[in-house]
Amino acid sequence: MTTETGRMRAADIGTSFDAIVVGAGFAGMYMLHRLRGLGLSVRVFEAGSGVGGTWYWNRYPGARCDVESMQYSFSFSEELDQEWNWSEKYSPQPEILAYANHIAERFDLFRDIVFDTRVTKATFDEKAGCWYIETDRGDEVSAKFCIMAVGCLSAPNRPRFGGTDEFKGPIYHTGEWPHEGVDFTGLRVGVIGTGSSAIQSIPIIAQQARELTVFQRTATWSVPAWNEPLTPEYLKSVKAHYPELRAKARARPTGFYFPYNLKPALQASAEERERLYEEAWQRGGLPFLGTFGDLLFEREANDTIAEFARKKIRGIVKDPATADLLCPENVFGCKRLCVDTGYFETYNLPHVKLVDVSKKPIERFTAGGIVVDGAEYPVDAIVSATGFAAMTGSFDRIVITGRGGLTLAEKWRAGPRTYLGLASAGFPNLFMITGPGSPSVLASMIQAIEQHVDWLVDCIGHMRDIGAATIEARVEDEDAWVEHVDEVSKVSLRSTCSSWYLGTNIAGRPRVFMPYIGGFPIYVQKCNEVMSNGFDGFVLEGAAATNKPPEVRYTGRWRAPLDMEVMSPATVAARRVPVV
Ligand code: N01
Repeated sequence: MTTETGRMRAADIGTSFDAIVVGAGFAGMYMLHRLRGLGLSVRVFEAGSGVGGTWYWNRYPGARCDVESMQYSFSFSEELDQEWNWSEKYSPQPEILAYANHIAERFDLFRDIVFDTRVTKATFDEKAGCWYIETDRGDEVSAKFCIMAVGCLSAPNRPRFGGTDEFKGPIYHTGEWPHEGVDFTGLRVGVIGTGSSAIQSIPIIAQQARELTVFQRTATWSVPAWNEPLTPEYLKSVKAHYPELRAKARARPTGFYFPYNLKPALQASAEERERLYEEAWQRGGLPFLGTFGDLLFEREANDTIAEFARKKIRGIVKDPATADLLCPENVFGCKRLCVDTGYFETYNLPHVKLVDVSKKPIERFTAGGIVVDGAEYPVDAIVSATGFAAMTGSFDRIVITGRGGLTLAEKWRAGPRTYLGLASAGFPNLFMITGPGSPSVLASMIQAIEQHVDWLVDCIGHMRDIGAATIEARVEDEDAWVEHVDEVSKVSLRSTCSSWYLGTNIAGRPRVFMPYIGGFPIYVQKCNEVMSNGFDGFVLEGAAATNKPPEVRYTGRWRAPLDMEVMSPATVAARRVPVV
């Protein structure tokens, strides 16, 4: 069989591994590295032709990280921290992909990863106590453990617009961008969507295109990145204190470190609010939301930051009607906050137009355009920046069958059900990295990945130590966790609007707040307790009765005391759970 890269290989029939890992993004790579450390035989299947996951697929113009690079990186190896040099405050996608490849080479990961291969089925054999895995390349292999490292934002959302087949030009999705790049010079381009991917790509596309028309369903909150090159002095100063910085980050509700003011906005005078918002705006980026402690909990407090940001938009965008359209009405930071470079400024260019599709949606595509409210907007190419079937979409693409023939898709029909976002009852020995019900996308993703992998590897190590055949989440504990995730989400204003956090960016999906919003350190503490109590909430089968406490192999660095200084005022309301 020929693949995208032209590589030929015979299907693997019948090989048995200790563990199969699905996906070779940061999660899959680190899992492979750690499982090897336990001496396990591991096979990683990856749909793409290379490592990097999100950073392999999302190659749209302007793609870059919006967590500072010095923190958006692995922390498990001090040598790695010291040897790798980021060039910019927010690194561009090619550099992050180069980092992923560096990891794969440095830790000799390539030899256990099979590329160009999508896992299609995972079926649990109750008698044998193992997973059978099938792929689109004809592989049929088995493993004791199946680990889903499939990513939270990796199943593209492609809304079905009428006339799609009629359209004569190319249609690109930001999440599956052509590797050779796209040159829009001289073309009329239509961009659908105004989320993070659109916000990053629109200013660059506008530099090339003859005409750019942006179709906006919901206006977006965005804060300037003020991206800049990192000087050798800065790199040196961070590296000199990397372990402390990493430890501080782990104690933060978001899993990354930034200045955070706990004072409620409503207790500050109007002048103080204005001054602090202005200072934070000038620093830029996601920390803008940390200007006051109640911004995501009190609508009145949120109104103050929203009004400040609206004034900024009106100050940048010259045409008042366009500025009005660009000013969001919803809660500031309710959807994932965007971080931009010149996004609002782009609308001052004479060849850039904004079309409101909030009340009158896109009707259809024609051979050469997009029709809204009876008017045709001519375009030569379409960029669909329409996001992802978040959190569960990547699981839906695989038929995962557990005990009694129940599929995960059926079990999750009314919303995902997991214990700690790590496992789901009825699916023994199936693990998820940053699954729904864990902080995942509300924390710095790489920290969230590392914490999950370290915990899972200590779990698998313990199972080997005591001779356990299977581990499975107990239904009652899973139910309690699902209820807790839901209850805590209600404390935050983030649960009040339509967003991919809730699955409501796509019609027909159940409205469930999927990531755990209680804060990274509280979540980590819960995981630590579960492990210390002999994997409380899980059923371990097949082991002789033993009181052997789990050995802490890798989770030690996550066992830091909670830093109550960073807990938000909502802690009390959320049963002492910090919410950000
Ligand atoms: O996707 P999105 P994204 N007609 O879902 C619109 C991460 N990320 O790829 O808001 C018209 O945010 C939709 O409208 P609405 C980051 O976590 C990180 O941009 O649903 N419009 C929205 O405007 C981010 O949050 C970086 O009303 C339609 C847009 O398409 C997440 O990935 C960079 C539509 C989709 O926005 C997803 O971001 C990029 C329709 N039928 C992404 N359907 C970093 O910087 C959808 N839309 C690290």
